[in-house]
Amino acid sequence: MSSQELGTVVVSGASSGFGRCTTLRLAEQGHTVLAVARRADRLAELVEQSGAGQVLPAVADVRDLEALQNALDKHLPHCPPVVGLVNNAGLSRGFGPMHSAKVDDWRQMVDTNVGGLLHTTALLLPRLIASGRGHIVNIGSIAASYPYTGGNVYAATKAFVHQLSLSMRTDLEGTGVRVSCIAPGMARTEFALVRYEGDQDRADHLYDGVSPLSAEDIAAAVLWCLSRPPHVNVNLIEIMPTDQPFGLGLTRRHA
Ligand code: NDP
Ligand code: 8X3
Repeated sequence: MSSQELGTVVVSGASSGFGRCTTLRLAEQGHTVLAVARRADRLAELVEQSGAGQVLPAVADVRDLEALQNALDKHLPHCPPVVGLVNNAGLSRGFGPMHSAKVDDWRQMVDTNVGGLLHTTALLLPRLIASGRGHIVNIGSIAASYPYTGGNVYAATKAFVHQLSLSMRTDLEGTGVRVSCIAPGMARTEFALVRYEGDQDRADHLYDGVSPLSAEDIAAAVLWCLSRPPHVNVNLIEIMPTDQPFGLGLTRRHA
């Protein structure tokens, strides 16, 4: 999908981090971006910065299929064909070994990272197929492949995303719809703040002496996947900070 082939791209988790940055870059290129998230005030700010295209707010919790459908249906009849879906909404809640974790945190991660992704996909696949040039980009994680203590259920939800991306490819054979998966390592967004349940100090200290990825790094990877010519399907991109050789094993620099 190049900027010459403008259409509608749905981005979930658009209110922060990777999703926000991806939304802004796509709108700059002239696409119509349907921005999905729960925080209406954040989406309203994005609408103000639409660039050459436009950002349309779809305020919904991806875990709630009916609410999601209503939020999308408000805009979709008036939008250009849906040519992209960036399944990015997700989170990690809590960060301890399984024996000290909360079942509610597990439920929220499974319902969002797995259930939410399935909801957006189910609602948009018919339109992606109908456009004849649809492309799904799923945001996985290096946690799917490199285990670290405390990653457990979060990592497993991301392994689901990786495997489903490959399965989507086979199911969508012949439709022209492409599927890519991007697996980032540690990136500075609101992710750590959510993982550490609002503990800003702990979230900030995660980056002591390391240079994490930025939201721009991941948005650039999403846009690169989307802009390959139609005969090229990027299956998987794994991106880590130079300072993160695997999992959460970090090479910390001390003065
Ligand atoms: P942020 O916390 O900055 O952004 C997460 C986004 O997901 C927010 O826009 C949030 O919006 C949205 N979201 C969360 N739950 C829901 C929900 N139930 N319904 C709708 N939207 C929801 O984190 P990142 O940008 O870092 O994370 C984006 C994706 O990247 C996630 O899937 C994450 O697992 C993955 N990832 C992150 C890495 C990192 O180190 N940062 C590394 C690897 C992968 P709102 O709260 O307004 O609903
Ligand atoms: C999160 C990746 O390495 O920060 O998806 O745990 S990491």
